[in-house]
Amino acid sequence: MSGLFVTLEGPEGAGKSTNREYLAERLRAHGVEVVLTREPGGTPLAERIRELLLAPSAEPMCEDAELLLVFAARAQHLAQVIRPALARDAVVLCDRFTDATYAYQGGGRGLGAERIARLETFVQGELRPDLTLVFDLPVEVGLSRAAARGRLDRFEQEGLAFFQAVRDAYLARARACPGRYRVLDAGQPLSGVQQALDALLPELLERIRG
Ligand code: Z5A
Repeated sequence: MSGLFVTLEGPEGAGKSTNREYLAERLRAHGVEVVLTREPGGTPLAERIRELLLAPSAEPMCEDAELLLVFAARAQHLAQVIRPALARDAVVLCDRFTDATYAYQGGGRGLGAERIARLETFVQGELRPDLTLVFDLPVEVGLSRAAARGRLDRFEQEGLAFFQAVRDAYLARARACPGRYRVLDAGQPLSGVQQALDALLPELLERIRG
């Protein structure tokens, strides 16, 4: 077996957390070591940075501070969790990674992709996900799922145009590099999404078994 780095992406309420558990169970049933993790976060220090990023605050966070905090958390997460797991040939299932930076800070906040790309190379070197699952759904559907959970975090307080730009950025990245991305219809009932994941399982297992 060899390690595989799989990221789950998509706008708010797309079902990434729900489906990463499902996918992890399916892979474990085949004897695969799966490390489930998330960004921002994944280590105690990176989770503290996550709290800073998500907490609504009276002091507006400037866009550059937001971008640098996201990559600071990622550097810690890579060093403590992701690289060690890949080195021992585990499968890493990560709920959001750098595609989220291109979508939220690039698409949503309007920061240039070149600056994000420079930080990506600085923090990650050559490391990129092997496969990225984009859980795609209309913005209104995702926001209503998120709102049903109660109090909104700092990102969830943004308007429709922000989330539309996030969704567009994800889809543009998937179109530009179809080999790495699989776009799943996350607006359908959960059973349909899970069938789509089941259909992906043979490809995943083949790649894991090298
Ligand atoms: N962020 C960033 O700006 N830059 C970066 O580089 C990174 C992140 C890495 C935290 O991420 C924030 O960080 C995020 C972007 C920013 N923005 N926000 N907010 P997060 O992943 O923790 O937050 P999130 O996207 O808000 O997670 P989420 O809303 O929990 O979405 P989810 O994990 O995709 O969904 P879920 O929790 O699995 O499902 C949501 C609800 O919908 C839940 O009640 C489910 O039971 C339900 N659900 C799920 N699937 C279905 C289907 N198919 N049908 C019906 N109901 C469903």
